[in-house]
Amino acid sequence: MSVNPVSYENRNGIGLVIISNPPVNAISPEVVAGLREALAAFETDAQAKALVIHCEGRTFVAGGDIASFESPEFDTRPFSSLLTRLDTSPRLVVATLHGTVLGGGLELAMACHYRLALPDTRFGMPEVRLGLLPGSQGTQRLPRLSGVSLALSLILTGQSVSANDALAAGIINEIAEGEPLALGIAAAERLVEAKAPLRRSSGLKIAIDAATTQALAEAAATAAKKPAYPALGAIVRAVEAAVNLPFEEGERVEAREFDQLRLSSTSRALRHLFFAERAAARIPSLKGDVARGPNSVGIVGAGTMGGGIAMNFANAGIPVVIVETSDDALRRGLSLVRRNYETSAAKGKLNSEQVEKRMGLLTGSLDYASLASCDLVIEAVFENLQIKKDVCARLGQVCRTGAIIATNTSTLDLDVLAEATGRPADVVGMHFFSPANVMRLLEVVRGARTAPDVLVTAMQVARRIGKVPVVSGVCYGFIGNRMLEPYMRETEFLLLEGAHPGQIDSAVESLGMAMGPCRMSDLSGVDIGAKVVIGQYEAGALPPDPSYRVVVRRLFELGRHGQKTQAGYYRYEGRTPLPDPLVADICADLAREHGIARRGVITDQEIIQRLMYTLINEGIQILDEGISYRPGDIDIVWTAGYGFPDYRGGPMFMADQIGLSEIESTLEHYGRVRGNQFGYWTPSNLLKSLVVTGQRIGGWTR
Ligand code: 3H9
Repeated sequence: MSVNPVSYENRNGIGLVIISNPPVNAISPEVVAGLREALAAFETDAQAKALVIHCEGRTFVAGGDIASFESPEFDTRPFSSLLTRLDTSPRLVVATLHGTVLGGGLELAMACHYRLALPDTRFGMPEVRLGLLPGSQGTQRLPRLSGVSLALSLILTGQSVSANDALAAGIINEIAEGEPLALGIAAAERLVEAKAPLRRSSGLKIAIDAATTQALAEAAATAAKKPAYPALGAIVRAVEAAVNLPFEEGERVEAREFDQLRLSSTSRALRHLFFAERAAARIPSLKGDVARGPNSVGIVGAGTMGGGIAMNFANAGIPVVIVETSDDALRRGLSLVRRNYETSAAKGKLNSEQVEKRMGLLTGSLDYASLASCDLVIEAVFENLQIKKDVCARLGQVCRTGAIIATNTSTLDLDVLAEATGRPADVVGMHFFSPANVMRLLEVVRGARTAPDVLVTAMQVARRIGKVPVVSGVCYGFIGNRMLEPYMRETEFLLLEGAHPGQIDSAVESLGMAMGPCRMSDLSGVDIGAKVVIGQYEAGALPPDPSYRVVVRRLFELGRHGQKTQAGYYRYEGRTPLPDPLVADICADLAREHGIARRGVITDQEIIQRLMYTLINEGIQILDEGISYRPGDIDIVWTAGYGFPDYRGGPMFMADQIGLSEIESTLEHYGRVRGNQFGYWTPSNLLKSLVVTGQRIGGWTR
């Protein structure tokens, strides 16, 4: 039996509408229906002097129910018309606010005549992050309350503001401490008693001055530069309508824009990522396992990676002990961290007190014994099996019973490292991405013997330090780097066949990738990529193909290590990549050595298909093998860690947009044209079976 999420009662002459729709009181169709009934009850309740709207639980309404946007029948108008009824009510309506008052929640609050909030309440219009604009009068009310400039900035960025800022901007009327419902009732009684005039946001005038015109022009110019995000232009048009048209006409402009955006592929992709990110935090096989803490962290290695990892914890207020092998290395590492913080301070992101506080949380040491009391120790030493095994063995001895040992390896076998500690149940992989203090993605690697509570702890720690965690099973390269492998392989074959680095990069950048593979390699270091390939070669893990990844190996031999040596796939002037004829010569020589035919024309379509379809195929294979729990996890890895365009929803989401049978037949086509001696073009079994059954990868579950 479904319970009405909205109730109405008259308490001592004040009407109360109470919304209870956990977890975040989102405006679902049921809440709209409940509100309609509750409002009708208030409208016919002659004994009620005023109305108070309150939400139970941890927050006021945090927005429209995003899941309901998928329904073909979804319409913002029923909710908007309730807001109009609140706004035009002849009796006072008070919203009493706490938690996160976002999107449809702020729209509901703004339709009330008076808004009071607890001091730690936050306010925002995050619709743009879902490829939308506020669809229930938000673009019309916010500029009337806060002015056009602030409204545009909040709606275009999706950022939230504090209660103090909201009060100063005129978005709310009062900040009060106490229990929200009691505060709301008291405010309503006080205002009725004082016969305070009703202040309707729909009736407020917007100042049309030079600042307004300039804010709109600047916003329109910014929106025009980002055509992949159509919500930006729509927001500007709706706010322009608020400025130039009567409220009801502006509202119609907004509703039209919302309808179009909701059905756009961009918004669908961003909504998919919203839920995928939250789903990624769930571990299917665990049942109520509780996290182990942790309150103190140790890191072995103060290199760029170790220092970046340490910053994450210091930023979250968690003390860190960093162990190095020499005074010099320790000093270098800590001063790099300080430099990073000071750069943030110079940009106004931190004040000097915050810099000192964070640095104060970092303690350097040359002695592993300093790690003995840490709850979590992460090794971030050089990526070499023997070195990492030795470090893990020492950690197994010095770490206290119950402490978690994490390795930041990106390519080595986690299970081998776990065994080296002598306590594999305590071991988990925490694969940070460089720069570790900036990149949102964290691959949490579950070893064969990782204890459930260790996994839960790693996931919780990740969220505590602001990362987006995704669980990966053990395989070479985990989820992200394993899928990168065919992408880089095809990049190199295309270079050997006659494509130029610039052509390959711009083809995938036109798809929206933040950076093409050649520029990315030059930035991360050709030497790093080459050493991984050489390591695999030595381990006998490469395909028996002498032409496999020969370009990166040759560039490395020639000392072309990328941006840091001012030469790699490109030559550099400062940080600017320039085409280098030497690279074309190197590739032509290698093609000759390996009997690879050079071709006159290689189209952008071929580049995109060869890089992306093989990457997608590998992703589907990873799902089939159980390395990744769900397709959405793969999408999060690529959008949060590899510069994949969020408006395409990630490689698995994109695969469904392209069509799985199209991907399968294209792979088979290249298998015929290029030859498939090494299995590069073989569609994964799961891909084949999904094509046969006509299923989408997005809906696939194990
Ligand atoms: C909108 O309002 C359009 C309007 O203009 C017009 C129409 C009215 N819908 O993030 P968490 C779920 S567009 C459905 O882990 P936190 C979430 O999936 C909307 N579900 O918690 C998760 O479920 P599960 C504008 C939602 O404390 C659970 O709640 N508003 C929604 O870290 C907990 O979420 C937004 O875009 C929703 N709107 O953060 C706000 N919100 O446990 C989006 C949350 O099953 N939400 N859920 O995985 C947020 O930013 C954060 O969730 C919030 C809480 C800050 C509220």
